Amino acid sequence: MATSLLSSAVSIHKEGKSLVQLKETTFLGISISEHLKTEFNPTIIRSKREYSQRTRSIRAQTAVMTPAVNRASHEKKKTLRKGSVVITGASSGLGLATAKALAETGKWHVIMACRDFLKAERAAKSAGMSKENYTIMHLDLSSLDSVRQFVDNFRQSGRPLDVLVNNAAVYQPTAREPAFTAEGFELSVGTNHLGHFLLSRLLMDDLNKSDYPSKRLIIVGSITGNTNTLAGNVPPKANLGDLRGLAGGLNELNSSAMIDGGNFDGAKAYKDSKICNMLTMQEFHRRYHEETGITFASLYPGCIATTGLFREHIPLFRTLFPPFQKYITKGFVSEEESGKRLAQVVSDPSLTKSGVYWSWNKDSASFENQLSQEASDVDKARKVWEVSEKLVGLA
Ligand code: NDP
Ligand code: PMR
Repeated sequence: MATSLLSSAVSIHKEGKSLVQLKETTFLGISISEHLKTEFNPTIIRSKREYSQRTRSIRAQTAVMTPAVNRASHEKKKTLRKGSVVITGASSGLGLATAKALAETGKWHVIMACRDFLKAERAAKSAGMSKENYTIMHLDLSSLDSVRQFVDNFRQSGRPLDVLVNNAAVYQPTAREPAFTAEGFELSVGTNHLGHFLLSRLLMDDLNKSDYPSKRLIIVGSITGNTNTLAGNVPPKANLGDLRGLAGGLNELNSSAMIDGGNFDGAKAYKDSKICNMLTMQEFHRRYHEETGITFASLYPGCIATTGLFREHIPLFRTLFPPFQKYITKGFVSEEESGKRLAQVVSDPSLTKSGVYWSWNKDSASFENQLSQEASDVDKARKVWEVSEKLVGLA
């Protein structure tokens, strides 16, 4: 029955370019209209082989121009020590799978930045991670004091910072009323965006000091924040509007709890937070890439329909969502596969391009994807940055 409900909802045709069409129907109370059609242009897909050929030729040109001594010391550094990567929210789902994938290579020490120490320890243990490959440090992104405390503790640990992965997130699709962070920001945007924004800004100095061959700052994005996709057109759609709610502090005192100033909607707040994540990555790129050489990247790892992200969704959704994604949209990926994808963005030498939003095709090859108009709006990115720095006390 479930399958017939789902298959009556969507039909997917492949005729050269693929066209995904929706019939008027509802999925778990959500109404989708015929006008929701996305045309998927294969020309924007660049195969991994093609991409790495291009980057190889760029690197080959650079290598010719690099003096031999520098190159030798650069190579030497590469083999000197393990990379040191901080992953927020590494106690479950994508973060845990990425921590495991990196730890298993023996080339990375993973700092699992988690709000629940015991949960993280149990998760690392049951994932089979060996103790010398990870450290757990406390971080609660829904408290800016905790973010600052984490940065102090991290510095005291004396470890270098080579890669920062902003992965943690909360999703509250069934909440009727907003919940708030310690400082009184709506919880989804406060945690997923503002907590990470402060963390990243504070840790820029540390990343900059790293002598690792490829330093990276990664912010996990998502398809559902991108309205140039079918998934991004499922209501409620992400939309930051003119940022009046964000500017007012998202606290329902001076302003709405929503970025655009509208009525509270937990699912929309999550999608809005993902737009902020993708805009922030690009703004970092524009402000710092040239000066620091740091690679800034975002990604959509695929639909990991089994993770804890959906813990607050209704039970029927949690039952139907994985088979729907597996058999109907075919967007499903396992936690293990998603972890390999994010691990590539952390460490693959062919994914050093900055300012990029990575996705993977059905053969699991990475390609540089296009963001929606709003998620790539330069002016909005600058405004989100400026308002956010006021809210977190940096301006
Ligand atoms: P999970 O719920 O499994 O993982 C989220 C992690 O974030 C958990 O470790 C959770 O900690 C942590 N977290 C939540 N709140 C806080 C906080 N206040 N402070 C510190 N850590 C916190 O979900 P996913 O693995 O699915 O999500 C990971 C990322 O992937 C998110 O950025 C999400 O937006 C993104 N994503 C997920 C997709 C999916 O289909 N699942 C698709 C596209 C993107 P705890 O274990 O203590 O709850
Ligand atoms: Mg979606 C190609 C189609 C596709 C993909 C890749 C996703 C991913 N979803 C797709 C289509 C649809 N979804 C369609 C046609 C429907 C209506 C039947 C639909 C519904 C739906 C719901 C109710 N989808 C959802 C939800 C959620 O609550 C999830 C969400 O929005 O979380 C924010 C979700 C998701 N769909 C995805 C992905 C990746 C998600 C989850 C999470 C995320 O962005 O992090």
